[in-house]
Amino acid sequence: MSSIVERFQQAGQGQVFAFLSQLSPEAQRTLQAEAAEIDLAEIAGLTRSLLGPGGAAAANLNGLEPTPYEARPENGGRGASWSEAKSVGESALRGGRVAAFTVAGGQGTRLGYDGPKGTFPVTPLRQKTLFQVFAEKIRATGLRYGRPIPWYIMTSNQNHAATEAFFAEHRWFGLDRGRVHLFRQGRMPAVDFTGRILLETPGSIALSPDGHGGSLRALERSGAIAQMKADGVDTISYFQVDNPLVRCVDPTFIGWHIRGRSEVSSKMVPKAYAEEKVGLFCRQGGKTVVVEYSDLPMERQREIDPVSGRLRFLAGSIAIHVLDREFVHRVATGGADVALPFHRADKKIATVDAAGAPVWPEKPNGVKFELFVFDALPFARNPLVIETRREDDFAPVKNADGLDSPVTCREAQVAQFGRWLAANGAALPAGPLPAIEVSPSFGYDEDSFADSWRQRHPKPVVAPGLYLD
Ligand code: UD2
Repeated sequence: MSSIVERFQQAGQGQVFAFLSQLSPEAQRTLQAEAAEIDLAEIAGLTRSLLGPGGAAAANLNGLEPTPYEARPENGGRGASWSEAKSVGESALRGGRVAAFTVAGGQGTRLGYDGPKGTFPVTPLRQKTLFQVFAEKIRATGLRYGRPIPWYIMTSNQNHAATEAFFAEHRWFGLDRGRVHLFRQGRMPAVDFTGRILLETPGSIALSPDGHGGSLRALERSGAIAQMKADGVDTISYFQVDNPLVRCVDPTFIGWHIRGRSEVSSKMVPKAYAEEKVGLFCRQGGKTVVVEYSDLPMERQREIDPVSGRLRFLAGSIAIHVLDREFVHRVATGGADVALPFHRADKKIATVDAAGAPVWPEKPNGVKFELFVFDALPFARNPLVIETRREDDFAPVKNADGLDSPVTCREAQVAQFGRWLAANGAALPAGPLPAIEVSPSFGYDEDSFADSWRQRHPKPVVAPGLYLD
């Protein structure tokens, strides 16, 4: 018997190989390779800590306070500091110190779209995909600052091949192929409520992506961190695949981070309403933390600050961060004192019964383990929380309809294009804006748009179908 089977049996996980003798030699090898990805000691530890008594206990909310943050100039922040941050960030971009980083390993189940989420069409006219929008923004930013920006994209086993094929089919959207780096995140096995690893089929383990927090170890393991070091990149601009409005590489935000000697900086938006489903930046025990919306009781989320009259817990996380490269290396390699905690998610997990027949549970039958990137905040030196305007940075596509859907996302893009046009003197029609689009090569933020406008004098008529390129 191979040693991996013995190791699983000794760990009480022999069920993983229950059907081994019925598999072809190739299928046996595949199953063993999957098993080899699993850290049995990690699973045993998680079973004790997250599945044992108290494992499903509510999050620790002791001493939780709202976090201080850098307010934007129009909201009382110091204009001079914002300008200084911008020039620091711009010189980092001119120096080639910054990489863009997209986490795109999620499964996108809520959207009901079959394919990597980055291949979903989002723009109002041209139906550009999320990946194309990011690629064009990254390319345009590199051109503006005279240094191409490397782009790292984390995929998962489920979508890696399809993502790579998509980029190849679109010739890497005009980017230098050698500067676009795709790598897979790690996987974790699902377990039943007693910690036994579940099979998805007789020949495969129920494995799923290890959460966006897995990006830190995946950056290290894939060689991305070493490559950045060799290339002189020390600052990583992190964003999610579902948000086409994001400024992929924002000089001012990057400048705040560098000038504050921060190891992780995060963008916040004031929550639009108490029930909004975003994580909240808070302080706890002298550290900055993010508390997931589902963990903070609604009556606390509704508390009003008596001085400002606004929500007391106001600082919503939109999952945009700047990470220091050496910090990522330290967390990814640093052992227990900087280990991100796993979170437990009870799920319906397709599995097999004792005879190997498929089982589709109707209620949660097991647990998935996930890491969250914002759990790195308490380990970071001088974490900064920087305010941004929602309309400049955040319009995610998460649901097929309703909030955060393709429709709301298109509206936010059109509104942004309209604001840029109006700010440069274009006459907007009365009433709702028609479907218009600005290519990132014309403008991907206020400054780049205004520069193109000055240089090219476009004088457009703002009517349905207007496309500025
Ligand atoms: C996330 C945040 C929420 C808020 C919101 C903003 C968590 C737990 N919640 O909610 O507080 O900031 O975003 O949009 O983070 N991903 C991977 N690998 C994985 C899992 C996810 O790459 O294993 C990527 C995924 O492709 C996407 C991003 O992480 O780009 C967010 O994933 P999500 O859709 O699970 O997060 P969501 O919307 O619940």
